Amino acid sequence: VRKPTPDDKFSFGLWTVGWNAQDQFGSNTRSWLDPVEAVHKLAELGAAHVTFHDDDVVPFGSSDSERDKILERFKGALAETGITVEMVTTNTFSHPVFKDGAFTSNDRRVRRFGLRKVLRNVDLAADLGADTFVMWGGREGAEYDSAKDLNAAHDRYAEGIDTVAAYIKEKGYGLRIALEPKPNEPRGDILLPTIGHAIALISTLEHADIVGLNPEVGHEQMAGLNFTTGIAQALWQGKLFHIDLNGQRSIKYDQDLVFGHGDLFSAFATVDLLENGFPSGGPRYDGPIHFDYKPSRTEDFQGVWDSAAANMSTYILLKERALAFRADPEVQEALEAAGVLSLAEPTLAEGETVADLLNDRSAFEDFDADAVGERGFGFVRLNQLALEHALGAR
Ligand code: 3MF
Ligand code: MG
Ligand code: MG
Ligand code: MG
Repeated sequence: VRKPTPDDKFSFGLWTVGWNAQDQFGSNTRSWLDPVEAVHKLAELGAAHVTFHDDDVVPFGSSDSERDKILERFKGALAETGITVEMVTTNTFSHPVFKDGAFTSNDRRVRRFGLRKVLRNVDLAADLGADTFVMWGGREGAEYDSAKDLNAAHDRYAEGIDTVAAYIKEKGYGLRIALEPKPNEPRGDILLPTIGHAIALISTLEHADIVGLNPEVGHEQMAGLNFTTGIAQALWQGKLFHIDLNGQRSIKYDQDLVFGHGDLFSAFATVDLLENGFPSGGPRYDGPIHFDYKPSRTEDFQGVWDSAAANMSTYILLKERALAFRADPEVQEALEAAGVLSLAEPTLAEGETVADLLNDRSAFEDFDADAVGERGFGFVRLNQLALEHALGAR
């Protein structure tokens, strides 16, 4: 596999390689990783960017002067390596104060504190030249249906997002907000559980123009959904602002495996969409290729760096195969035969009215549904071609 370069636009959350592997049932198996070391190591491996939560770099509760000192040192590592910060996010889920959420906590004091914490890091994101500000509302939810006024909760969620968006505009920052949906964990049920739910809420916002999504592979798969279909809709709606790539094996706890170590064939389809776009054209994703995974608890630091490299290798391999898939004349022919390319043709002809359609006897009265119903689409042959390309057999 070729080595990644900054042109690949690979990006890593500092909380990924920095995870000390403490879980629900056991203590940490790795020690604290200095973010400065992480930046150097990721640069060596060929990444272009890092992303982080405020608390990944500056411990919660640090004084202003401590914060400045830590950030100064961190910026030094960025300058030395050429790594840039493309996205910043805020941790509104770890501290006990956020146990019932931040923007949607039943306690108004917590909502105001949460907003202040977010706004403070919007300033930092702008200062570091990030393009995207991600908001994952991991604690915005409940375990019990009686615990929340869900009408008010959606009001407060929208109020919080609009307040942050208005602040970004007022300050003239070149930032866009990306919401990250997740169905559950750590809350029993989380608000904005899927891509579709989040898009629907965004459509109600005053500042919807600068609010989009940061969908994560595993999160959609935890809801039993097809990730590629989800990001396709986000793209279609102009809302795919950022992405969290990783691996997940079916509906269970959030595994955060290396990209491709979950549903590999689905990962192939995702890379195919990201790199080749839609078969007949349409909106394209051109943001960073961002990984949000966790080096498994079984790994030592060698395993941490091996797994970071594995995400990038998998992506590069799938990209090569996805390009070959689309370039294969046999695939082009199979796409044609399957009608994939004719779906781009509008159902009504240009200028045709509903009245015209109603008057078109060939569309209904004279239409032989039984005969047309006999058509085979050849999707299985097409899928097998995809699989053979994914496996490198063609
Ligand atoms: C949790 C996540 C989060 C978000 C992050 C914002 C800790 O399942 O995926 O990672 O990605 O908070 O980017
Ligand atoms: Mg996640
Ligand atoms: Mg995950
Ligand atoms: Mg994520």
